[in-house]
Amino acid sequence: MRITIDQIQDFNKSRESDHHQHFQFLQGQLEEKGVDTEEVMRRLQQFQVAIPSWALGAGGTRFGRFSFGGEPATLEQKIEDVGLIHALTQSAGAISLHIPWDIPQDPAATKQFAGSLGLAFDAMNSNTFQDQRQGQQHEQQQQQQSYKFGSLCHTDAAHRAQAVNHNKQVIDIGVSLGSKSLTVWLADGSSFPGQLNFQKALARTLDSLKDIYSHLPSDWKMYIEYKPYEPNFYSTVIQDWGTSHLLANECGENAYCLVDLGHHLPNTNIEQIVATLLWRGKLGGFHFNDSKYGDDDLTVGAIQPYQLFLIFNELVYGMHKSASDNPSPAWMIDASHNLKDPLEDLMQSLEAIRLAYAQGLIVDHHRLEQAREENDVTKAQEILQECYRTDLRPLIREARLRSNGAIDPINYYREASIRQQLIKNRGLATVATGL
Ligand SMILES: [Mn+2]
Repeated sequence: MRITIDQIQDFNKSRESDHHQHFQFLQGQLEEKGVDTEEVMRRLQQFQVAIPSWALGAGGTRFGRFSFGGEPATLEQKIEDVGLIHALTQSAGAISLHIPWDIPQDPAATKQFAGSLGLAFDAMNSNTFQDQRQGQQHEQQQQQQSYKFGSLCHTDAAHRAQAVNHNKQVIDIGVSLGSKSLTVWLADGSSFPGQLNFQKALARTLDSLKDIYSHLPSDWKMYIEYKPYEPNFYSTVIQDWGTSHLLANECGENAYCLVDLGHHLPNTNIEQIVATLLWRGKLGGFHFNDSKYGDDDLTVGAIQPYQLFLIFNELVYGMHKSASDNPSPAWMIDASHNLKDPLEDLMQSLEAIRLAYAQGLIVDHHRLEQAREENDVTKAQEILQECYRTDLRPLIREARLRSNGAIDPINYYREASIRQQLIKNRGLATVATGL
């Protein structure tokens, strides 16, 4: 199914007059403070976040999975779902595929279909963290070796070669879809002291990554994701941004670090990591989610919206205000749920991301810098919190309206009974491939 611009405009009509009132009031307030609201909205309209193909079905935990009716059973249906989200929000113009869960049978047709919905293919994701069951395997990817004891770090050369070749195949599939980047996340590590030689494991991982890197087309980027623990609970080979940075530097200029918000130990100052990587021009990818305890993969902004704002404050400074030559990072939502309708959940995440971005965009960096130079700690805090506490939702709605999106995407989704239609078309018992 598709949502047309006419349908969205019909929906918007009854809400437009209220919206304009709220927007004009906010715009007046912001302009008084010297904010260029047109510029903020232009940036918001340009800001697109990729939806991963595995976030469209109900997520599971190790205790079980509760299916959601109408889940996409095929890659085409997953793309269709992202198309729905993008039509309503105008901020999800890309999809990020996971191989081998989403191998396109006819890449040209897949690319064309996505393009017809306004979607591009963002970073490709490889998977060497689980063994593929018989029958799930793509013919090109017959898996001989088990990843039980690691992949790129494995002690055995044949295991490493299999994992390296898988990543190279993922690059090839990505090329056929017009993607320009590969994200490597490894579960490699150890669960017990003594299990792994840390130095050798890291050295083997570096060699494997260099091998994968050598297969990258020159206009591609490789993102190296880090995570401190889970599924291994004693050590992870790429445990933190420093290790990721070291590996990226060794691989070459097209290798970058990837920050996943959930991949930090509690209370880590993520905004400072973001600032450091931007300063070095090495922030390549960014995965949004939220967490209370660990890698909870909760809806973006559900737990720590102020932290998200502080992160965006650094992102805005690094991307638009400083001399950093960091390329624009690849943005992706990396969250998955057991409880909510996945499409509603993704729309909530997109809204939280845009809100934090907008809050970051209205920070007066000149005043903030002045307060810092004068060591006026109180004023620096006031400047940031003033931005965070300004309700910018009318501005976000206005930007969306100008892009032909819905003023209120979640209510459109509910009023148009989209989930019910998906269930009608696809059935109650479909299960999306993935975790
Ligand atoms: Mn991630």
